[in-house]
Amino acid sequence: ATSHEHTRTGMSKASLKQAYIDNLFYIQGRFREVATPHDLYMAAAFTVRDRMLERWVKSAQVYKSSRARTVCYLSAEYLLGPHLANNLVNLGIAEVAQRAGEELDLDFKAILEEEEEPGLGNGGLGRLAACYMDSLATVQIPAIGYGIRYEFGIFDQIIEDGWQVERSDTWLRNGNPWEIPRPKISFPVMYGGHTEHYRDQAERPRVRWIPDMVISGVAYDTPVLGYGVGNVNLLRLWKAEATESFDFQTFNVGDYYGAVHAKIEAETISKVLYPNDDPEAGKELRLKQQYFFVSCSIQDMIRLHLNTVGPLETFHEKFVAQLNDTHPAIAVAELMRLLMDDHAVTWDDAWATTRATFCYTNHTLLPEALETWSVALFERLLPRHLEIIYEINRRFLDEVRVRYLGDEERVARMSLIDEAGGRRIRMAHLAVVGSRAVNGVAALHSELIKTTLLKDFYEMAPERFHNVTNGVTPRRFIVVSNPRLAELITEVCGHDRWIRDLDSLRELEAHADDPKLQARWREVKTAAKRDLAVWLKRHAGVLLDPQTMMFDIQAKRLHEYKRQHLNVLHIIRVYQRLKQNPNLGMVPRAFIFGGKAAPGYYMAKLMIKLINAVAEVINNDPQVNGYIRVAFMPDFNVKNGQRLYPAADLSEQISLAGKEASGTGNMKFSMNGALTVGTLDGANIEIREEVGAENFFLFGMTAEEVRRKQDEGYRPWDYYHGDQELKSDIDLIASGLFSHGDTNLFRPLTEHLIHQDPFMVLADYRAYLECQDRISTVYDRPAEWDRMSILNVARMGKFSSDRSIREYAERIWSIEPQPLGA
Ligand code: 26Y
Repeated sequence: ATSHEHTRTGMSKASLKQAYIDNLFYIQGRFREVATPHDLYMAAAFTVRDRMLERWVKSAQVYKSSRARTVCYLSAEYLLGPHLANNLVNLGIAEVAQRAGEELDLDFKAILEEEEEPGLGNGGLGRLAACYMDSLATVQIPAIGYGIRYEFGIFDQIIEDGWQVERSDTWLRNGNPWEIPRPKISFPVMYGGHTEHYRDQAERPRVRWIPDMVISGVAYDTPVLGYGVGNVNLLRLWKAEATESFDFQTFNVGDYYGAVHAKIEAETISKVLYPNDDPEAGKELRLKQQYFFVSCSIQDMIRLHLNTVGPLETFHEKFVAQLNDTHPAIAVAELMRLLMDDHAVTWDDAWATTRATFCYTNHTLLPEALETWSVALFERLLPRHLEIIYEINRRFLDEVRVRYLGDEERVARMSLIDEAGGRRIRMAHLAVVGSRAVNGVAALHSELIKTTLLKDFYEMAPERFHNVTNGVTPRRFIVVSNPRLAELITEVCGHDRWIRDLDSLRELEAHADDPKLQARWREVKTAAKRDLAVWLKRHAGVLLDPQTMMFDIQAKRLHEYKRQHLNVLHIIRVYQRLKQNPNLGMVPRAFIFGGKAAPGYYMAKLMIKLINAVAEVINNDPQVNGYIRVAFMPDFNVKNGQRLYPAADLSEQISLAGKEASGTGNMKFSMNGALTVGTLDGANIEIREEVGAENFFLFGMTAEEVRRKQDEGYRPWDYYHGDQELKSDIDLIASGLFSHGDTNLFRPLTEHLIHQDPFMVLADYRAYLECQDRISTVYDRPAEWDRMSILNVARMGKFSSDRSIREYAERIWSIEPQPLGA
């Protein structure tokens, strides 16, 4: 390195090379000849991390001295994806690092592949939190993300005999170079026991909580870089440990085994992420997890406030806390408790502070996904919080009564307690009552919140309801995952400002009809398809032709409302057409799926088996396999998603209208030049508005039509008998063709479709097929398709998470950027 450049911070190629060799030696204790691929990755990670720390400390100093207003994002999930490539891009050293690596004779790609991603989330909600952390730093908003440092993230999925098999995720096994443990930043978290009411020295009534279990939460910090700016924010995840004092107490009475047991019980709390939709999810441990990270986070916020700004009266001026769904909603009661019980604040002052602090984002309307907790469980685990919730409810319902004289039905509907069939606490109601703003995640979703789920609350305080349409970060989902496209865009636009200002992609519009650009655009797509085909050959054993086949991809969690089975019915229809007419000149297609099913969700697992069963028959049938192939990508996660988005020609967004709150995969695909086949659901509606109806393949019922049909009494049976082709597609599944003659295997699925079909697959079937035929026709006209693809990318500016964050900052948080130079 040049003498004036420090090897820990220098950005030159020479500094990077020197630093890499030093880190390999001094941190991994290795030299090149004996280094494992993992050693090589760790040396790279530490080289990058060193370059982040200076900016991080600088940001912390500036934020502290300016007493900057700060957003605290409270989320039980962060689906981060691999850090290394993303941090290289955000530091602006991706290219120079690559050249440094080449000169050191390193396999740069292999090093990136070596990283095991932190899968601390299930799907959309967790990934959204990660995109928002990237954008918060990039648009220079001071922020702390609070969450749980799960030792085991979302399970790894392997496919055996066509079935999903879960393997535990051991992402921490080889160490995590991106986190910094802060053993001195730790807080006690209490559970169980009882409360005591007493009067303090000033004769004020006070409450003391005597728990029967205390554990401790320790902070693990990960720096989050903004792109092209000096701002670095903090992701602070809590790990559960036994408290020392608790341990010693048991030790002193000679109960060594008891002490060790207590340690295990404490550590269990941050052990594993719950896969959503798990019927077991209503379990005590989940509530313990939620309270665990919320309590640590609120205590940390109070500590930070008292250390820097001062009196608790101004807490809500220093901090705004965003609740990512109801998972952290207990924070409302926890802040009340800490203010009143620990800091002697009165109820009225505590309530004013609490209500001014929190904002709540809703992510679902599905009744089965709304969180409620039994009062009995609360009483056992969080007795003080139950008292507080009762008191919040009592005061709130009195307000409702005064406002709507005599309307006791409304009072029952709005209560924080659901009294019907075993009393339960409605966490969404707690979140709404305790927040100053409530928002949905796409325009349609936010409207539905106001007219259905939270109608009564909307009527009472309409000004508190907002929409903030979701977004995704173009850093990870274009620059990192699709470097060829990024380079082409930069060349055509003549700048790379679009990475921070996605609206400027509009400049591409002028070139949408340029045959030269179209040809290169197609080359970029084909190259990505080739990469994916190579990967799928290796990991799914399926051979796809990137040159001739349209890549038609549906990648998301397996769920009936997302209707992967509608996609399968289309595949079976095409299969039958080909069998009837082998000379049918059709556009060859690769149908590609990816996604995990919750381990306890039987129907979703059966859908995975069905996809793989159909794949086996089709891929092995020489009469058709020149035209169609089916592949299931195992273990769809952020890393594997980055292989899919760039390679898609067609993006499947086919949920029943009104069910998908927003969707974010829809944005990732479209940003990478895929065209969408979709319903008028979630953010699809806004994507179509932006790219133009003529550049979007729309089909299916509207949410309104769905509601009407439901009211009239939906009878899937009539559709089954009314459509010969539909009947024959379902019958083919039932016939045992895809199950080696076993007519029972898929019966639960086919019978459910014919008799219940809660997500109206049969009602949308015909429209979907017709739409797919239109799609094939257009794909056959490359110039037209390429033009549409270019226009899709050009018009995706709205769906940058930078836009979402700016909207939160202005409309919901009232917070200003704090610019720091890179
Ligand atoms: C209660 C617990 C078991 C639970 C855990 C995770 C319940 C739900 C979830 C996750 C929900 C989720 O991912 N929702 C998705 O949020 C995205 C971001 O807003 C939306 O785009 C997507 O439509 C919605 O399904």
